[in-house]
Amino acid sequence: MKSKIQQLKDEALALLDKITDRENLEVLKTDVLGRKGKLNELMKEMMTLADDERKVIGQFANELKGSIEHAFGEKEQSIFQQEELRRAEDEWIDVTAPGNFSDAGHVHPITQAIAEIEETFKKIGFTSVRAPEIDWDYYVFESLNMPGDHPARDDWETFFVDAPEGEKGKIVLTPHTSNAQVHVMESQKPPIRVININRTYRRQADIRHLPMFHQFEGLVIDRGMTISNLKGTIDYFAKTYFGPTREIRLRPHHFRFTEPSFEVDISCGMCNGDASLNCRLCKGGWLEIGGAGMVHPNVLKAGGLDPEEFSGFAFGWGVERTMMMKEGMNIDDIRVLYKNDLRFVRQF
Ligand code: FA5
Repeated sequence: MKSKIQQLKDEALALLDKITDRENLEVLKTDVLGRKGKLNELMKEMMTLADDERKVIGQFANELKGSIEHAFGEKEQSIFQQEELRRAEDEWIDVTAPGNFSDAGHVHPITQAIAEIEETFKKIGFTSVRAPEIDWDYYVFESLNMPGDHPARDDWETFFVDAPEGEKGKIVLTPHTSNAQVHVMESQKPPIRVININRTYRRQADIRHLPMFHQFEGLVIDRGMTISNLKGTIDYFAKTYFGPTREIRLRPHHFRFTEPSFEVDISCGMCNGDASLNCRLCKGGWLEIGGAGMVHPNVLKAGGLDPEEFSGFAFGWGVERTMMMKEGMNIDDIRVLYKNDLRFVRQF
């Protein structure tokens, strides 16, 4: 019996010696030390021995059991350490290596232009306002000295909303940002110095026209405002936004809501305003940038202001066209701005 137990121990330790992983260790452990394992089988056999003999053999068997368990414990510990070392090797990371940054993208070039335009006017004391983008006919046309059926309204090629008329007329998708003028006069008292940048809509689409575009509208009202103030403001904007060498000029024009009215041109950045160079971008050294003028007395009255006391000026330009006039832009079709082509957008 003693030699059987000794043999079991020797065999178990020999097998244990060869084991290198947890799974096989568990199998051997169950086989030797488990409830139905070999050692327990021997223990059961011991029950048939005489009392004296069983006492001696029992003690021997218990000692061996202890040393087998101890050997298994040590093996378990060594396998655990090996596994830890392997994992440390496999999962090693260099915490000092530079990380992988995902491409965060950037705002659309038109959003950048809007921020830049807003910032430029802020520097000379303009505050931003946001007139409605969908508005009543009254603010878009009527209060701007364009009574119903006036032919000047046709210039704005407006989208009308198919909805019942209200007290202030039809609902329209604003075709220009000039609707801000009377809204602002109704909510603020002079001195007024605001900029309204918003989406605008017209029934137009070709290489120079978008059905949805942005305009920025400046409005200044105070006592004693003159064309010099208008010109100085526009000149400041041109030099700050486009560069210090750019010049502006005012050409007489007609808008119903300003008197006198102007079309504003900026000297071309490509030929530096030199008409003799026959520049392919401009024709004659100048690029048209937008409309401007002194606020019409009827518009001041619509806004509740006395034209004898107050005067002011306004200007309204397209953000897309203005941005396209920046040096080096080379955008020959305005529609590319909204094509969602990342190859284009990523250049900005
Ligand atoms: C107006 O909209 C006047 N409200 C401007 C104004 C404001 C005059 C204040 C006087 C005082 P106009 O229709 O010319 O004017 O448009 C102004 C600018 O908007 C144009 O010069 C152009 O830059 C831009 N624009 C007009 N239509 C489109 C379009 N379909 N797509 C892109 N830009 C456009």
